[in-house]
Amino acid sequence: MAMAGESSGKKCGDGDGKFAGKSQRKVGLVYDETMCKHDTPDGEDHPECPDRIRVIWEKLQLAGVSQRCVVLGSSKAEDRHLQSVHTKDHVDLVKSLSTKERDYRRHRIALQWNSIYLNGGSSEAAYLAAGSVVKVAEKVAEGELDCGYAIVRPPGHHAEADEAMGFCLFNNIAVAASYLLNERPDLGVKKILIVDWDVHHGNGTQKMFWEDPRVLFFSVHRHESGSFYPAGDDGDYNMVGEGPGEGFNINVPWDQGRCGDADYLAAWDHILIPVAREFNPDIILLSAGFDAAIGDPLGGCRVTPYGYSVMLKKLMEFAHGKIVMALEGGYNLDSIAKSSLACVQVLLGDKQIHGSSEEYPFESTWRVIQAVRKRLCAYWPSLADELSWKLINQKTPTPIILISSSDSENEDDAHGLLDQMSKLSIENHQGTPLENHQVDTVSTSWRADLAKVDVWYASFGSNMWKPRFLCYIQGGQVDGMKKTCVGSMDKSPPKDIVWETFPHRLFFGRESSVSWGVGGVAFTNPLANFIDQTHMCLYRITLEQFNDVLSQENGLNVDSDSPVFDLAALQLVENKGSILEAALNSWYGNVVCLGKESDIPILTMTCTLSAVEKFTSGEIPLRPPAEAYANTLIRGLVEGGRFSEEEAKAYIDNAVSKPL
Ligand code: X5A
Ligand code: ZN
Repeated sequence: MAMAGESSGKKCGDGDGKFAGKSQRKVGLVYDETMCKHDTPDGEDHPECPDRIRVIWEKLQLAGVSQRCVVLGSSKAEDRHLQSVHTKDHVDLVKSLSTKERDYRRHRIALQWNSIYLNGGSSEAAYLAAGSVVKVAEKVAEGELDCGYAIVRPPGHHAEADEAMGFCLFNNIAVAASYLLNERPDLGVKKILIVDWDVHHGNGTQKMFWEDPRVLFFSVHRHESGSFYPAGDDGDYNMVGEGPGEGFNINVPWDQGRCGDADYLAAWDHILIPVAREFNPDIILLSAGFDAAIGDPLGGCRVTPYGYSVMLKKLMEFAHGKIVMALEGGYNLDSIAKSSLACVQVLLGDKQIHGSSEEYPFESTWRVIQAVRKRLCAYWPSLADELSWKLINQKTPTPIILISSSDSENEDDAHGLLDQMSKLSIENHQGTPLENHQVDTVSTSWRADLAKVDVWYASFGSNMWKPRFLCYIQGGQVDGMKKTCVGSMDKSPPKDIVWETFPHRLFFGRESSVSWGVGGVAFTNPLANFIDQTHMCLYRITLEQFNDVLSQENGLNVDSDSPVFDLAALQLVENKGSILEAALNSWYGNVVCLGKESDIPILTMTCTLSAVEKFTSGEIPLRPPAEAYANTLIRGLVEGGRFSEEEAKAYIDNAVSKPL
C-alpha cells in the first residue's frame, strides 16, 4: 500500500542505521507519571489502574521506540478550553476535587456518577490528560510533529458535557478537537475525523459534536442491542447526527463479542475508509482504547497488535498522516503495551509487522456493515453499492453467545484467550508470521440458525406438482427424476401452500435436459414486467429446507458445511428486491425475492439475467417442453386447484408461443 502520509522532505532518522535513507516521521509522545496518581481511594483493585500507562511507556522504552520519538512533557488543560465541550459546573466540580480534604467527600461525588472513582490525584490527572491531548494535537496541526500519541489517563470518551462516567472525567479528545476548530483558526483545521476504536461506544464525543458537520465521529464498538456498556441506544447505527451534523456520526455496533482483526478491517474497508476519502479530513484524532484487544478482561474481542497496526496504517493515507492518538480504555496490561508499540511503530513509518488475518469476518459482521452502509449511503455515496455476494460469502458462522449482557461478566473464554495471547508476539516481526488465531467458539451448524427462519419457496415449474416437490423435502423419486432424492435434513412438510401470480415472464428454453430429454424447461425472468404473469405455487418451508431444495435443484450436495443461501443472502435479496446468483453455473442457481406474503419473503429459483440475455439473443435456444414435462406442470396447476386442465394447457401454450 502506498503511504501517502509519509512526509516528504523530512530528515532521516537520527543516525539509526536501520532507517538510513528512509524518511523518519516526527512522532510526538506524552507520558507523565503524575497521571498515575489518579487511583482508587482505598487501594482497591480496578481495571483502570495506574500501571496501564506505565507498562505502555516501559514497553516503548524497552523496544527502543520512545527514543526515536519526540517526548513532550504533559500540560494542564485550560478551563476555557475544557468549557468549550463541558459545562462550567462540571469543570469546576472536577477542579474542586483536589481541594477536598477528605476522601469521603470525593467518594460522595463519585457515587453520583456511573463507574467513576476519585482520589486526591484525580483532578490533576484529568487536567493533564486533556491538556496533553490538546498539546499533541496543536503540534501536529502546526506541523511541528507529523503525528503523536498521548499516553494519558483517566480516559475521556464517555465523559459528557456535564457528567463524568465510565472511568472518564474530561473528554480529552473532544477538548482537543474543539480547541483546534474554535481556538486555532490560524492552523487551518476545518474538518476533523475522530475515530473511536475503543470497544465501548464513545457516547460523550458523539453528543458533543452531534450537530457539528466539522467533526465526523466514527465509533466501532460492542453494542449487542444496547446491552453492552454504556447501555442504551446511543451507539446504534441509526444515530447519524442531527441538523447540520446529520450524516457526520457513524456507529458500527457489533452484535456480539469476539470480533477480531477480520471484523474490524472489514468495517475499515467497507465503511470508514471510503467515508474518510470523501470527507477528506485535515487531521485525525484517534480515541485509541485497546480494550477490543485479544485478552482484554472487559472487551471480549480479539484484535491483535497486528490488527491495530493495519487499522492505523490505513488511516495514515488521510490528512497527510496527521494523526493524534489518545489512550482511552484497555485493561490487559500485556495487550495494551504490545498494541501501543505496534501503533507507534506504524506512526514512525517502520516496516509493517507481519501478521495473519486469514480468518474471515463473522456473518453478523457483514449484516452490521450492510445495515450501516444502507443507513448512511444518502450522505456518503461511496457506501451506496451493494457488497458483492462473493465478498460477504467469506465469513465465519456467527457463534451463539451464551452470555453477553455485561462486559465484566464475559470471562467465559478466559483460558482460550490467554493461550492465544501467549502465541502472539509482535517482537517476533522479522518475517515470522503470527500464529493464526483459531476461532475456538461454540461452533454450530448453519442448519440450526436457518431452521428458525421461514420463507416461501415459489415454484413455477415441475415443483408446482406437490409430489415432486416433496421429494426434495422428504426424499424419494417421481416420474421425470433420474435418481432418488435424499430430501432435506429436515423432513417436515411445508407449513402452508398458497398460489400467487407474479408479474414475471414464464418461458421454456434449452435444447434438452438430463431429466426430461429433448425440449425446454421452465424459467421465469428474474426481472418483473407488468404485462406477463407467472403462476406460482408457494410452499412455506424453513430457510434450511430452502437450501436443501436449492442444492438438489442445482445438483449440489445437501450436506455441505455452509449454506448456499444464508441469512446475509436473504437480507440482500429482501432489502433491495435484488437478485442473487447463489449457485453459479447452475440453471436454477439464481434466487430472486418476489416480495412478501404474511411478512415472510417469497423466494424463487431461476436462471441468471445473463442467461436470459443468451435466451433472448438465441445463443441458448427457446424450446417447447417435452410432453412429460408439460404434463407435470399441468398436473401441478390442476391438482393444486389453480386451473382446469384446459386453462393449464392454454397457459403453457401461451408461454411457449410468445417470443421473449
Ligand atoms: C474508557 C472505558 C469502560 C467503562 C466500563 C464500565 N470505559 N463498566 O473503556
Ligand atoms: Zn472502553
